[in-house]
Amino acid sequence: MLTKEEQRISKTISYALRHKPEEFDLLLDSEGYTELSEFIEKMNKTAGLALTVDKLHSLLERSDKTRWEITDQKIRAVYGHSIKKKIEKEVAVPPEYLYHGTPHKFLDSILTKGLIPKGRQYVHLSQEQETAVTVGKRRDDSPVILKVDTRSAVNEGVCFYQELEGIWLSDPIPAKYLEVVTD
Ligand code: HQG
Repeated sequence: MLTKEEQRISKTISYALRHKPEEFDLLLDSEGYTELSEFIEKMNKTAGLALTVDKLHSLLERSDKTRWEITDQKIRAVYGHSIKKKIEKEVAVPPEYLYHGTPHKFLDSILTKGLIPKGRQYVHLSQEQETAVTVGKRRDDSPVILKVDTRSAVNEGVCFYQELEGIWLSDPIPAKYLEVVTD
């Protein structure tokens, strides 16, 4: 859920991207994308907003409506206001650290964009490092194991939900709370 002020900001963003890019000095490519850092700079200047990359991600994560999306350091409008229908889970306090096993080929992307649910509703995490290894081994013989600093993530508003014994679900986790386990 967004506050009234945040909703206003989100709507200003989609208005700029959908209808009036020129009014905000934005240049969109053929797919409707514009470069994220340039977008932030222009919006702050022309619309008097105080956007940052983190603030945009936070708006996206907490919004019920998808008005715009961020991919590969670019941003564009989303049409049709698809409303995310999530399986509602109860927020719980996770252990201090949780683990996620993933193939090497995803690591660069994860360390840039953070952990995202991709096709699922939530990010999947394990309480035990060993379980994360098993999950990662579905796709890579020697997977990368990421350790999630859940305290810091919770402090920034990331929600965690307890699934079955030892398995946790969460909202997207920014890369700054992830650490590659090396041992
Ligand atoms: C990766 C099984 C690029 C993520 C198991 C994972 C598990 C990113 C893959 C459960 C990314 C998604 C879940 C980013 C995350 N860039 N790749 N920014 N963020 N990824 O299968 O966690 O099949 O949807 O690391 O027991 O592997 O349901 O999730 O490799 O608990 O029975 O994107 O699935 O159970 O893959 O596995 P998945 P997962 P079930």
